Amino acid sequence: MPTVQACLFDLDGVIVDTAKYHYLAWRQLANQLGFDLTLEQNELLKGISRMESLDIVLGIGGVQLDEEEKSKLAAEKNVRYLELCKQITPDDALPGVRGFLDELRADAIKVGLGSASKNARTILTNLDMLTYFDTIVDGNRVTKGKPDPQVFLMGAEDLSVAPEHCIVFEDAVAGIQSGNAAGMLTIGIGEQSVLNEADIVIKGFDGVSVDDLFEKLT
Ligand code: B16
Ligand code: MG
Repeated sequence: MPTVQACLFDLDGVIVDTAKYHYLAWRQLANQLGFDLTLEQNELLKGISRMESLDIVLGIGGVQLDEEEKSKLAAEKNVRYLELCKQITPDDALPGVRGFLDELRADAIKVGLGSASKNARTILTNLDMLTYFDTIVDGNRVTKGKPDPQVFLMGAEDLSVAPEHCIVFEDAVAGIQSGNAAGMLTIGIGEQSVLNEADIVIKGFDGVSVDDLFEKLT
C-alpha cells in the first residue's frame, strides 16, 4: 500500500448522522405536497445533492413542477433542515470519530472533508470540529456530484497530496464510487453487502485505531 498522506471524510453518515434531519425535512415537504416518504426511500437521498434529492422526492410523489417552484421548495426544505440542525452539539459526532481524527493529527496525516452538503461548515461548527479539517470541499465548491471524483480530487489538490496517497471514508455507494474514480483507497462505513465496491468496510470508528486500520489495507 502507498504511504497514507491524507484522509478525506464524507460528512453525513461518517462524521455525524444528519440523514435523520434531512429525512424529517424532506418528509414534511412530501406531506405538504400530499404524499409520504418512507425511511427506505430516504436511503436514495444519501450523498446526493439537494436539487437531485428534490427531483427524487418529487418523482416518488409523481409531482411535476417548474424550476422556479423547485428552487422555492428546496430553499424551504433547507430552512427546516437548518432549524433541525441547531440541536446538533459536540456530543453528536459519531462514536470514535473524534479520537480517530486526533490520532491522524498526531501521525501528521492531513485531513479533508468531501461532502455534497452546502451546510457542511455550519454542521462542523455545531459539532465544534471545524479545526480538525485542513481543507473543506463542500456542495458550494463542487460542480459535479458524487459519483464524479471531483469532490475528492479537489480535496487532494488542496492538500497537495497525490490521489494514490489518499484514503476516502464514505457511507454512500455513490461516494465510494467517487473515491474509486479518483484513484484513492476507499473505506466504507456501514454494511459490506451495500458498500462492496470499497477496499474495506468497517461498521464505524468506535474502537478502531488508525494503525490497525491501515494495516488491514496492506
Ligand atoms: P445540503 P454528505 C449529503 O451529505 C447528504 O448525504 C445528502 O442527503 C444531502 O442531500 C446532501 O449532502 C446535500 O446537503 O442540502 O445540506 O446541501 O453525505 O455528502 O456529507
Ligand atoms: Mg454520506
